[in-house]
Amino acid sequence: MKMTFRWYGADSDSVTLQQIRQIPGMTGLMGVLDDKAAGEVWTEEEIKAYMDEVHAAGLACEVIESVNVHEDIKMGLPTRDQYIENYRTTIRNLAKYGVKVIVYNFMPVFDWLRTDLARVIPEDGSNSLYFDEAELGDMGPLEIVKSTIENSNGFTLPGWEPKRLAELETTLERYKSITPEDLRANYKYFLEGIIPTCEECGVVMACHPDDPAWPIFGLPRIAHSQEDFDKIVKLYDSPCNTLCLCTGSLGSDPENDIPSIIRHFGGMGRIGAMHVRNIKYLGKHKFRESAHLSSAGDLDLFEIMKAVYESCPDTYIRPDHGRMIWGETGRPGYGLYDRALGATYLNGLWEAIEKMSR
Ligand code: CS2
Ligand code: MN
Repeated sequence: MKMTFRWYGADSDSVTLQQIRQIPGMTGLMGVLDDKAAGEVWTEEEIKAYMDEVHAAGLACEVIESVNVHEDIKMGLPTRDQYIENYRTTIRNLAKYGVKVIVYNFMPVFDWLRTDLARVIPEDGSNSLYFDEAELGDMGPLEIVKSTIENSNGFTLPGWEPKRLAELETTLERYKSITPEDLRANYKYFLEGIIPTCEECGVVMACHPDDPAWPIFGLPRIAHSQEDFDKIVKLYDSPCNTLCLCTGSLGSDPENDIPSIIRHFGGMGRIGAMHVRNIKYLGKHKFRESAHLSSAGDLDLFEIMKAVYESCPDTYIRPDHGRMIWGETGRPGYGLYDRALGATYLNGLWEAIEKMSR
């Protein structure tokens, strides 16, 4: 297992590389060129500059999260071919600089969705990302996007980049006629375009699940259960077509048995990366993100790490979101302290599992 940390780059992260380097057991990043719009080529020059900076800080960067998929690819528009070509170029360029895994998602329009980015946890006064379908009330997609942007402390949020949101209304309209089957067909077309390139240059694609793990605003969503991912891995049968198993995203639906899903796909060699975090269920389609510790939420992190150890021990892991604690402010979900605590806890579980398995 390689413990990593998400980092958005010196201009768009409140956390520094040196701070990340000082977290015990931290080996590298899940890095990103944060200012690249979906569909744009990541040039060698830009990648080199980013990698040089990361390596100089004593960290590796073998995982990129995310190279976003252009909406035209998901909608199956004729313009998709150019965007797929660009994606291929980006894969090749990243491979030249040591990238082994690319995390992405195939969610229409939105990346993750929450109704509150800083819900205070009454017991201890910390705050975390929160979702309550009832709170959406009459809010439509445009309103939720607006409130998300307004409450993100001046940071753009992953998948919520202003450029991508400019055409929101048109896009939402177009999706009305796209069924889950259509979306899957478009997904297949995308994978057929890029996976051969991945195979050539040794890069693994890792699809992140829908978050939360159910359809929202009537949009087609095809990646939130074991059954969904069984279909996805079959869309293109290759060891380069894998999932980024996010325990908190899949775990937002209590029906998803996370350790068993890890064993299922880990055993098939189809887990390219993992996000590990905990969830506290508060009712139907209502949850908040809790501290990583098992007893703080409803997922059993020991069982999760054990399943990783037994089925995909070499994978990359990052503590996914964290709470805001100790007065920290920053990009919602992406402060330093709680994610660092999370990494340390996960490393502790790992050490115990490893030593007890000898
Ligand atoms: C991440 C996602 O912050 C998050 O919740 O897990 O933004 C993730 O990077 C994407 O869905 C993968 O493309
Ligand atoms: Mn995640």
